[in-house]
Amino acid sequence: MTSMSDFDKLGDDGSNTGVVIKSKPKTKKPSHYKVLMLNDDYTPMEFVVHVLERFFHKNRDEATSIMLHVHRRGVGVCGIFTYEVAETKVAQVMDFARRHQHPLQCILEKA
Ligand code: TYC
Repeated sequence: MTSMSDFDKLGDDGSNTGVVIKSKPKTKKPSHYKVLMLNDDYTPMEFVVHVLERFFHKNRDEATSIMLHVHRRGVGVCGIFTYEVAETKVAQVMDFARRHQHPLQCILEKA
């Protein structure tokens, strides 16, 4: 007696035309975070400009423009980074400000 092959039983005609199911990639794209600078009444403007040059690689004009934006509006973006880089920048700025006894505050916000 003739019997069906295993391919036939599975509805596969052996022509390699089956549905391709993509598996979910196991790696995630890194999420990005804004580093925000907050205004205060005591930190000298020149110190904020120096922080933006030193830790965010801004030139003098860019740093001055960001500092004045924060001074006038209360908050401004220093840059957008992966979480790991952003938290390192915040820690570096907070430590630098503390060592110079300025109340400058820097925070993370999901981009
Ligand atoms: N407001 C401060 C002053 O008048 C300057 C300043 C700007 C402080 C930006 C903090 O993130 C800041 N001396």
